[in-house]
Amino acid sequence: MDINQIRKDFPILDQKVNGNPLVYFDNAATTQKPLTVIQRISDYYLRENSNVHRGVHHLSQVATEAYENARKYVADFINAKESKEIIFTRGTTESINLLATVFVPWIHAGDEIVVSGMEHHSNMVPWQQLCEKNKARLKVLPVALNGTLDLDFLEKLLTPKVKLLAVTHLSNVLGTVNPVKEIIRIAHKKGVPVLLDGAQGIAHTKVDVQDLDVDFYAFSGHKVYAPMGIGVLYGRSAWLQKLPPYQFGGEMIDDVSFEKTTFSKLPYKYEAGTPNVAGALGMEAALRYVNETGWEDILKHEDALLRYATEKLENIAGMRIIGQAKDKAAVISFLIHGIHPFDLGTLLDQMGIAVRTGHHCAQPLMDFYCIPGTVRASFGLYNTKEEIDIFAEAIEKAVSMLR
Ligand code: 7TS
Repeated sequence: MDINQIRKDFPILDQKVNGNPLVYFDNAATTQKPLTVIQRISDYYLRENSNVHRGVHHLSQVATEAYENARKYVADFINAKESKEIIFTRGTTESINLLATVFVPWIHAGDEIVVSGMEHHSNMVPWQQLCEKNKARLKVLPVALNGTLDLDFLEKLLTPKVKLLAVTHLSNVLGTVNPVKEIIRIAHKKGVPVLLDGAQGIAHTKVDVQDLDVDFYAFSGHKVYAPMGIGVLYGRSAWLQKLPPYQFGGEMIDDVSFEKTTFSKLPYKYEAGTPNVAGALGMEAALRYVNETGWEDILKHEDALLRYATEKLENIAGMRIIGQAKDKAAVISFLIHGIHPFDLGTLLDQMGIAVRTGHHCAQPLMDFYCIPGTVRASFGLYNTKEEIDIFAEAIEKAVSMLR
């Protein structure tokens, strides 16, 4: 992988922030977009823009074909059996809320839903609200101190009352890559369907929904070099067929009268209203970009960055890395003894380094570790070891200023 060449595809990286070259280590929040993605969106609005699935005219047909080709590309990218199992949404949060909404009739008083203790609020609050509404119970698979999940405990949690297991593929705080294939096997043995929150998993693992045998997989385009405002809910077609529609309106209907409405087939049943066509095309361009760059090479590169950064950070006095799982991806959260993460993040920004500080939308996980938050560096395919050197030096400098 030629990183210098890759960095030319991301002109945003070539700028100074507070007088220093930008070091962008906030990829878990959102990734930067390569020129091919920006160009694809621009081309769409320059030459193809039209509403989809509703016109006989030329542009509408061009836009519809491009939109459906994007769906097919996404399906192939995660190895879905059929492209109708790909529902376009605004992102992970909407995908999970969609599922929590259509699950309402499936959850009865006394039923249970299981989440893990390392969930992003997006994969906890919707289930908590559904449980409150339907008088069901939310149960939590605990996290061990090293940032892993206890699978023996999972077996015990999965009683006959459990109607869904919702768990993250990859923690946005700890970097832990959960053993999701094994988790799904255990859940299915007990007849429990599984939703994986793939917001981070899509960016740092090779996702194969058929190999995982997962029932639902939610992700956002913007975590994997695609635009914001486009995401996916993958659902096994047998599930999507039996669940009710999400929103009602145009596009999702088959036949409408004042007496009765019948609904479209998959995937349109779940895509009411005008979709984000440019976003879907941008997502296809982003996934093409990572495929053409080479997924294996990207993952190897990110792993090398993670190892290098871990080694460097471990040498800093007072360092505490939160999340020590063996199977970990390009996310590293830490605290330095006696220093508030916000103060450290602010000084790093002054040195041109973009990291995220705070609870990372995982307050229960922060409570578990009894910490207010962390500083988090997260890497993407364009980051370099030289940037990690700058980062480590900047931390030392910031610490000396704050002590
Ligand atoms: N789930 C996980 C594991 C995430 O990391 C995020 C976003 C979401 C769900 C929600 O994704 P969205 O695209 O719908 O917002 N995580 C982060 C983060 O770690 N920092 O900023 C956003």
